[in-house]
Amino acid sequence: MLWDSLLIPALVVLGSASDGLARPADGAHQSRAGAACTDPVVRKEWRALSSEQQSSYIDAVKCMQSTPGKTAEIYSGVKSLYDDFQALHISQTDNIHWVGFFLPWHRYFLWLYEQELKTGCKYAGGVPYWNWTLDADTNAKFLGSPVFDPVHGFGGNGKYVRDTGSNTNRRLSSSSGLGQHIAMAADDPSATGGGCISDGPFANYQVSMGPGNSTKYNPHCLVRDVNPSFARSMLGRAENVQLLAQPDFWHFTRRVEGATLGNSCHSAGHGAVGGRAGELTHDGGLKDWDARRSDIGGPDTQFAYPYNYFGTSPAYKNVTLDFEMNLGQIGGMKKISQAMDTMGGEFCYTYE
Ligand SMILES: *[C@@H]1O[C@H](CO)[C@@H](O)[C@H](O)[C@H]1NC(C)=O
Ligand SMILES: *[C@@H]1O[C@H](CO)[C@@H](O)[C@H](O)[C@H]1NC(C)=O
Ligand SMILES: *[C@@H]1O[C@H](CO)[C@@H](O)[C@H](O)[C@H]1NC(C)=O
Ligand SMILES: [Cu+2]
Repeated sequence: MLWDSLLIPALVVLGSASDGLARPADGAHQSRAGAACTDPVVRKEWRALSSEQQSSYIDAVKCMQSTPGKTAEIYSGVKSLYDDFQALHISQTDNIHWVGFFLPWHRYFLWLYEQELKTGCKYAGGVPYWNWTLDADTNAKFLGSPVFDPVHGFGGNGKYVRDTGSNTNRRLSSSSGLGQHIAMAADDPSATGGGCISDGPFANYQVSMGPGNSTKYNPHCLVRDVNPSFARSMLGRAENVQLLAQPDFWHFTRRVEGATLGNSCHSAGHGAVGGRAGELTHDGGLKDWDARRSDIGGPDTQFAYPYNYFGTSPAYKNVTLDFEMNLGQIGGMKKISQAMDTMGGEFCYTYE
């Protein structure tokens, strides 16, 4: 799937699955790299940050967006450090969704992003996340989420644009076959925006790449199309409870991605913010720690069993912990086993 613009720039979205994902706080942990992770970076919910911390995160994102990127030789649209990550995601989009390594890949991606915030932009904290279950019970609450605050958040909705049937902003990607299948907020009467955002810290931000899978330079405004009914359908407490009740990783990730196309907290995360398909990244986990640190499952190939949404299932294998994930120029190849423990290997972070 082709997420072309990062609609909520760099906000980690755990949705509701977050309380299940954190590894237990059982003190210092010996990482596989040998160094003990004794002082993990703490990723906090947006509204748990002080307004100074919120500003410092937004400033760091803006710094990423105005510091020259490193991958422009490969992706001509890359102008900034921020674009490096958009290009990496675009280049991998058709491999990393509806597969068993969806969550581990995005976990690594986010960690690389967090590292660049620190090294490239001197950001001291962890990437914040959005517990959307706090906002998904009523339309008014969702529209009024602190995340969309123009002063202490990422800014609000796009200007309302009537869907005339040709508004490509309301489609995932008109150029992709998949875009025609997943309408997301397209033609949805409960869509509330659809145009360029007009307030907040990213009001004048120019997205460098897209639409679709293009990594050529094509500056355009950032669009949002907040859709509270989409949010209420899959981002609320009830879905959270269901997710955390899944018996193993495979059932969990399958529910996150959706048994049917477009019907999951993953797609609702995109669809509820809307516009030209946002990038909202999940992380996850369940059960007892000893069991789940090695629990993995799901196909290595997009839209294979059981996600054969289009009727035919390509040949596939189920992933194992040794499966190698492509994190591009920025991260190289990483095994799933390297992404199982947020306080092991290269990682040293936790959630609060
Ligand atoms: C998210 O919010 C819900 C309430 O809607 C709460 O039960 C849950 O613990 C929160 N998760 C985290 C990680 O804070
Ligand atoms: C980009 O999308 C187009 C249209 O769906 C497709 O034909 C093309 O193969 C894709 N390119 C890459 C690099 O994925
Ligand atoms: C992959 O795993 C699923 C769920 O355990 C199983 O039903 C399926 O047969 C496996 N497929 C292959 C090719 O091993
Ligand atoms: Cu993705």
